[in-house]
Amino acid sequence: MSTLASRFDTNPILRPSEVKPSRPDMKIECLLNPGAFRYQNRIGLLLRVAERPVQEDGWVSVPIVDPTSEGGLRIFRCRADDPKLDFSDARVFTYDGKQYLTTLSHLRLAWSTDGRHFVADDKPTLTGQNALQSFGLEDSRVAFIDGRYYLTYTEVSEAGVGVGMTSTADWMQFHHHGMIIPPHNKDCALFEERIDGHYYALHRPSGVGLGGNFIWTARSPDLLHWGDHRCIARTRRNAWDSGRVGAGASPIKTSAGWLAIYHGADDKPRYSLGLLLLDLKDPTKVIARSTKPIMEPEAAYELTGFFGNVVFTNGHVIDGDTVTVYYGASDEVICGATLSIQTLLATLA
Ligand code: MAN
Repeated sequence: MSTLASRFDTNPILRPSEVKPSRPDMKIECLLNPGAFRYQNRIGLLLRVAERPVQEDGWVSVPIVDPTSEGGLRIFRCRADDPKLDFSDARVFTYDGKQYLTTLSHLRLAWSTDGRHFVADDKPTLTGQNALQSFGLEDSRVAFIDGRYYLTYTEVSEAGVGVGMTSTADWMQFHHHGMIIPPHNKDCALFEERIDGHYYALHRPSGVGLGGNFIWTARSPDLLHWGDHRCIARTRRNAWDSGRVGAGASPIKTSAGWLAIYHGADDKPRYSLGLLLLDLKDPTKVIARSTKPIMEPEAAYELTGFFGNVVFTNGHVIDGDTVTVYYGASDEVICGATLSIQTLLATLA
């Protein structure tokens, strides 16, 4: 195993069976990709919890947010041998030419006093509520800016995949800002301080035809309105990040520049992590980029699971030189690893 990342010996730190489903008729299939933050001497994770009804033999069923149905959910159900069904990816399927997700995700808090043992809340924290969220909320980043936590996450629906934002000061009262970046876009990580008076974000539009799944920067006067978009990192042919790239959590401020941990997938797809070093005064300038991954699927729980060969992060906490990365492994369980910021920077020299 590569030596840059020290995986917790207690990994996985949270599994689907350790969290309570949002309703008795639902089963949690996967815990994925948590946002991470500190609050009042505790470390919080904002988990992505992916559920579906307990599957019956010969049938496929998925929940869809629908405020007009009882309990706010309707169940899409079809026979598994229906010729209109294409079920080749564990995460998505098409039925009669229309795309669906196999699970519905919500966001849920889990808390820890030592950063290693987490207990998840019994109830969801944020769930899909409207037509732009009918296929759920996913992969929240948590940024702490001017005394408030800003949550940027993926809102999924038939209308596409876009970036939603919610803010909170106390993790009890939440203010919803709506969709701040329209489809197709995800992986939005906010910088935690202003640069030359502007807020900055990394984000990931998806090109159709021309372009691809590349990392972009944008800036904003108010965190709501984004402009001056620039493409700063593309996929690289025949490399570990040839298929898609996307930002992780908020870039880490170092004396050498903003250190951004990002995910890259190859064409299989196999998801690994790498680094971008961005200019402190102008984060649209890339100073350096990893040639090799800093972390790739190697442990058993990263190789097999709901969707195997995945290490994916959008949450970390910093303590001096140590970054503790929380990550989703195989789209099924939550894990942690520590890395040294100076050692990471040395890999870019
Ligand atoms: C991709 C994967 C899925 C996710 C959808 C929608 O297919 O990342 O896990 O549910 O996009 O965001």
